[in-house]
Amino acid sequence: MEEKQLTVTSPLLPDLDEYNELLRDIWSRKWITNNGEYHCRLENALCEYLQVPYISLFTNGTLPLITALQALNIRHGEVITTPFSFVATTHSIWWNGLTPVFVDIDSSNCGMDPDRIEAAITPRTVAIMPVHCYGKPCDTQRIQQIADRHGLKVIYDAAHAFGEFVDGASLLCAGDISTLSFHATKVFNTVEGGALICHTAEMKQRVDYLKNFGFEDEVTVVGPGINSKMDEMRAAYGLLNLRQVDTAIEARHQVALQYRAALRDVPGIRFFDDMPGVRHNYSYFPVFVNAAEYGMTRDALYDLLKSHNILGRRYFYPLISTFGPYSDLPSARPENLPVATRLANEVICLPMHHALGPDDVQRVIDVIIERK
Ligand code: T4K
Repeated sequence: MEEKQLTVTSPLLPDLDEYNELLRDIWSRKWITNNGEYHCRLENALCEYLQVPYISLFTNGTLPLITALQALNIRHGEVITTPFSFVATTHSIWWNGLTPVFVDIDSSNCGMDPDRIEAAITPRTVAIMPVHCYGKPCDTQRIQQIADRHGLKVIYDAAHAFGEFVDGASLLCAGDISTLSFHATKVFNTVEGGALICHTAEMKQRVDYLKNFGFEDEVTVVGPGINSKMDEMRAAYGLLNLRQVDTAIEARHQVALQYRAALRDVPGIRFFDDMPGVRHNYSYFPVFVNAAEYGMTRDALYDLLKSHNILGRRYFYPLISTFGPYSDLPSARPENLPVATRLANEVICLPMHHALGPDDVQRVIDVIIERK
């Protein structure tokens, strides 16, 4: 009999009866999008849960990135960013007519190496767009110091960093703006969805205008806006998921502990431990395969897992800098990105989600240890 398929993730779903109740309420209100009751409730609930001053909900996690650059009036120049992310990070820069400049990453957290950021600054640099990759916090203090020294804006793609705190402070408060993804594959999901976090009421207002075509009122358009409003069905779904997200994060934590305990002494397999002072969300469990030490390449292990019906994912391979639109940029040269290039060739994200049981996790571990 074929063993149960284990996927890299599985969506956190609200209780269907509870969701139906909220849907009935939405049906009776007949207000289904455009800043409705559930939209407002979810914004308030998220501000409280995430400990952030202002949040604006979006239809996905890509549009808040695109909108962030518009909201900060960044229209020309270069944005320093990472090649080791989901392609949406760089696309958001490109869609604004800006030039992405890739810098290498630090292998300790897969975030941008601050020394490389500083070295990549030119008179055309206008902003920095780092990613808290896999939810590993970037060195936000050093990045801010660099930005302040050079008068640059910082937009964090925090798509993986839902609910993370560093020394008691929300990681989402770093920089000028942070953005989240609430895609089905994320720790907290609204099916599709996303959010933008900012520091002032004025900025939130501007963002809310921009995500609603730029309308300030029925007759005034303040900027070239877009339509990126979250609807009531997804906001209600999000409210229910928010109630169970802590339990889901704890279940993920247990999965991480089991992987770490079993894989710590396997030669050639490296993974991340928790960072001191950080409340992690365990959104991904990447392992890095050193083929010479492990005795098998990353791709061979990926295929072996697949043959056991275990579908890990090679996030983030290939590097964004190798994709068609970006590969001709001077900063995309592999010699400029040695660490990112190596890690992209070593990484597999193992199954990691709230619904995995100890036996499921053991199945993955057994294949990695036995190599057959
Ligand atoms: N910035 C960063 C750093 C990001 O990682 C992302 C998105 C974004 C920005 C943009 O945010 P969004 O605009 O997407 O909100 C997935 C997601 O589509 C994407 O949201 C995510 N990052 C990226 C890392 O992964 P795929 O193409 O790998 O997903 P897919 O459809 O292959 O799903 C992976 C596995 O998840 C499946 O094998 C099984 C499971 N799954 C997936 C879905 C959709 C389910 O069990 N049920 C489902 O409904 O991109």
